[in-house]
Amino acid sequence: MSQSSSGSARARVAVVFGSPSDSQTMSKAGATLERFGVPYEQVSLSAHRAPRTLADYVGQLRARGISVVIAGAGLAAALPGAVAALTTLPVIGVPISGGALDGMDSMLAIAQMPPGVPVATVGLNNSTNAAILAIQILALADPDLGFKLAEFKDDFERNAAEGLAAAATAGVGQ
Ligand code: C2R
Repeated sequence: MSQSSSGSARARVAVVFGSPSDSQTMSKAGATLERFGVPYEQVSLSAHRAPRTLADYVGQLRARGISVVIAGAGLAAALPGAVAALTTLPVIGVPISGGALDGMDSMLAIAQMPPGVPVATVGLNNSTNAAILAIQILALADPDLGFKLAEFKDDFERNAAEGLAAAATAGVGQ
């Protein structure tokens, strides 16, 4: 298990992934959490390869102040479901591409959880969306984060309006 955390504040989100080879894909989650000022910790830990260590780690998350878990894995992706089985915290799964089936395996493994053990699954490699969803969950009890999210969404509208205005000025499509 290799573990790191952002800043000195107590982590609110745990970003877990099955292998160090997933770290580049999962780094977008960390970058997004940092952009919103959400402290997080990052751990490479496999349910298949180290099940007892995973159970110990997940069992302590709530008491340590973690509110949401983001779990990314490729191939036969047991990790997000295993985390969901071990905690009542919300778990967001990130399927990761690669291998002979190039991510179809991990998408199905993460999305097709049995009733009673949900994993909220985002798109292939989309750890950015996993972080935004985590922030939206935290924002339910954090007005400051809610305000930042509203600004984030407003940026989409502003950029679209600016794009339209620029296209009109340049006469694109006329
Ligand atoms: P290696 O590069 O370490 O061989 O891992 C990882 O998420 C990674 O995408 C290859 C792929 O195996 C995945 N893996 C899982 C689990 N542990 C590792 N899906 C698990 O416990 O679910």
